[in-house]
Amino acid sequence: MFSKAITSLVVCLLATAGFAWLANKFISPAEATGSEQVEQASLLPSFRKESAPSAIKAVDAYPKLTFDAPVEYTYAQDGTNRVFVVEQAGRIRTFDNSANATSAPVYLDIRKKVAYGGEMGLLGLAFHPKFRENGYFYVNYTKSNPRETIVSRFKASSPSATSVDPATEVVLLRFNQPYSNHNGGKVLFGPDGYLYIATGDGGSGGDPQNNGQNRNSWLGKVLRIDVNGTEKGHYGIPADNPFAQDGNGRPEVFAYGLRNPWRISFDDRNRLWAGDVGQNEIEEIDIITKGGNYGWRIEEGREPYKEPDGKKPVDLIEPIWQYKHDNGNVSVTGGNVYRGSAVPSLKGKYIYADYASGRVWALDADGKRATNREIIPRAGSISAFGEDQKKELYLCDLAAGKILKLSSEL
Ligand SMILES: [Ca+2]
Repeated sequence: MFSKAITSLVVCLLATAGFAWLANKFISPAEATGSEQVEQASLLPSFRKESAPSAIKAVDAYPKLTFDAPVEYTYAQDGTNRVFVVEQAGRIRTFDNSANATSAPVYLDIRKKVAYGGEMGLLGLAFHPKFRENGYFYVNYTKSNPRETIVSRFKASSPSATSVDPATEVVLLRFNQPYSNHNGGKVLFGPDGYLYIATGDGGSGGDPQNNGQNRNSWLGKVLRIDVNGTEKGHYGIPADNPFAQDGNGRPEVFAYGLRNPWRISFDDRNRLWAGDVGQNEIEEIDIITKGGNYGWRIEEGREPYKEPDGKKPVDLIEPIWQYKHDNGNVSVTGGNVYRGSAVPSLKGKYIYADYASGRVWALDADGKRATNREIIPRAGSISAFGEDQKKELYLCDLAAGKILKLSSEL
């Protein structure tokens, strides 16, 4: 996302659509207020526009706190009111979840291990479901010499420890990154207790190594591992992983055909949502199912991108929603299905953003038909969404270094 967004910003400034975006940003954000509702059927998109005033805003959740390039917001289910923010350069900071919080001390600092810049860095954090008992948490970061993604575990000396020793690191997975971009990076525990890992296609443009369609690569995938197992060293393979038994892919692969699934999340119905960043034209939202092929690089969104020389697979799963690069939209940031209480009108809707335009939308999808509504015309440079203990939804503004929360004005 990041470098593409910056490049496109320059392009945008030269284009008519870009000027409109610039005007929205600096002149009249209120007039661009989210009032557009669009529907898509999964196969035959239809479009309908309605006017409906939006009273939803993203406001500074912690006015006295600023972060350096935040890319993750989460909590530990540790019985405290703490939340954690990941800074891309390689730090995790923690603080009491209060609007009056005045300091956010460093919980873990691995900046010396992390290669940071563009789309590289410390990109994901997930606490073990039994963190209170074992002190384990998991991160995903990029490093140099050689350039690799590392998925590793750290251990807090106690659930209430205020900082963690970097020397407690145990590496679970490591794999080569042929290019610096498209590193995915999200890690999260599913309702099944397994760790899900989003990886990018290895980078460059157009997936030159065709990693997305290669089930024997960890790139361009959602992976799923059992962190409580040991058969692979420091993890195991869930027995029902789609290729665990048949040898038709690496056993860690859960789903494939992804380009850069920048942020994945589970909802209350155990659906796994992904925002998959597109190449030059189309951004997509997917619901990820076990063994599914999400099409990249054969397709970008629902459009052909690079057809294979041989037979085209017939089982590609199309996005449940897609949008094109126009009006400043360039790079999707996948979000969460809203289950908080601050904005009742968003309950059950998938909230996501475009990193470049800063727009935030609410998507209603039942698998057959999707309805999308812009709710905020420009929230910021939204790099990630996250929840607190009460399932309230927060947004990370990478450029401003702020954590925002959704609020409705009645
Ligand atoms: Ca796709």
